[in-house]
Amino acid sequence: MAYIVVATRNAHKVDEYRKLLAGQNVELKSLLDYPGFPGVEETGKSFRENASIKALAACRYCDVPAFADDSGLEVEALDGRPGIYSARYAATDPERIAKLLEELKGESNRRARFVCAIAIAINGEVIESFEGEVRGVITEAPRGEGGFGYDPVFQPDNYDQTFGEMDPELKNRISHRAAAFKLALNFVEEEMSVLNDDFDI
Ligand code: ITT
Repeated sequence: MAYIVVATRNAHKVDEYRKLLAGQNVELKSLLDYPGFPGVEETGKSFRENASIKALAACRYCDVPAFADDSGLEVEALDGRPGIYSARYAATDPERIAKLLEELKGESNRRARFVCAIAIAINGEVIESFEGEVRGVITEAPRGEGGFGYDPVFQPDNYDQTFGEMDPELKNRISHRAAAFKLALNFVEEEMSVLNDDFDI
């Protein structure tokens, strides 16, 4: 079977992509399967730039088609912060959430969106990138134990649960990651035959 590498060490992302790829004739690996991967600095100024940097580095290192996910939370009242710095906003998930709620204390505008950029790299080149989003609000306090990152404080529009409370399958249908992945999969299906024998190992 052909395989593709997702250029991440975030096990939650790997899990979500594994479910999104279910039914496709491809095996998913991640950088967790390549412990020697030296890592790469996310020096881009946008989600797409950082996704491209990560996809390219993984494709070159692993010598197979790769895609990367750069994602984060943009909060309206914070002029889009933490944005591409969502992972670097504080050291741990609970600290990131505490800092965000502190920054939004007394703020009535709780509007926010999750953004996910996916870049695909093949044969040592980035061929395309895609962006998906999901809009919603930041809750006053964390709710739910599921998911990762900012999930317990993000409530998507038209739902009364946070991503932390929601059935993970539902999150994985309506999320920024699902939206970007759908665009990427359409592109692969329509424009390329990357999942064919050429890339078998
Ligand atoms: P890789 O770079 O190895 O993929 P990372 O976790 O550092 O792992 P990013 O640089 O893309 O990934 O940072 C994304 C951060 O944005 C992530 O650590 C979370 O804090 C947040 N985030 C992204 N998607 C999320 C989601 O679905 N739910 C909750 N938080 C999310």
